[in-house]
Amino acid sequence: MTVRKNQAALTTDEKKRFVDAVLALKRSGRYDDFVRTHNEFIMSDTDTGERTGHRSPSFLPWHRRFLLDFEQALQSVDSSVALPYWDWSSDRTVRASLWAPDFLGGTGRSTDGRVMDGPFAAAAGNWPMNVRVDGRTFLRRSLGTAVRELPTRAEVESVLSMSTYDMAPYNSASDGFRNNLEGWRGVNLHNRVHVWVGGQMATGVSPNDPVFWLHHAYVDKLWAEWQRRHPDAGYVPTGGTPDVVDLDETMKPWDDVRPADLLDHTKFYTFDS
Ligand SMILES: [Cu+2]
Repeated sequence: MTVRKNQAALTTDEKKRFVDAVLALKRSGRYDDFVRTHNEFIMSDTDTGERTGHRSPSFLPWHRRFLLDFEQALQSVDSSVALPYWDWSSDRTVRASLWAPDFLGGTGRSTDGRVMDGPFAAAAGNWPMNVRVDGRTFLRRSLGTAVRELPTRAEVESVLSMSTYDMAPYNSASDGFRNNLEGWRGVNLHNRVHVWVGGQMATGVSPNDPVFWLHHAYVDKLWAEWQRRHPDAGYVPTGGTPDVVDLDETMKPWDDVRPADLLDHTKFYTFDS
């Protein structure tokens, strides 16, 4: 059974196996398929039209399934690998071990944002930006520049305390847990982390930065924590909502999985705590 661990607790060997599996997917071309899929959904999910991956109730189950696909791809390379999560409310500075050269590498240089160390630095030759929104072919970051602070634990708690999963109009204007976690409203958790990292992470091709998976694995864990805290609150809406994925409707691009199938993560993986 897959156990997703806090990235801060990974051994040197676990970090190396994760990085090597990610690089193997990149070499094979499979990695870029994930980047492409994410960007297609970012571009097509709209507040007033069909919305599936973002700015909608299915933000959480969509990313859960997307991460499951990626994790299974990693495991096809190395069956010992699980997705780690980054608790950005705890590991909140550029000195975190997450950003060390033996794991994801650090921030970009000031001139052009280019990441200069770690396994994903352009100079190492193993991490070309193939799916991109501009001409730049190298991984970029500017940690803590566009927004200074990552969310605090108190801010996370304030969102976990919200007792309603989502609310009409089920988009970026909604109140409720999902939209406050996604970040279009309120203290802004998930969106703010994308902006804090900067570079490709602040764009539709955000999975170009491997930290995407660790960020979303933590967002996914917060959904699980919310469910434990509010056992009587469920996914909504539960039927008949135009442009929105109801509980028992299938989700694109898979078309064979419903939010209802993804509510219980323990069918697929558990967390270290
Ligand atoms: Cu996202």
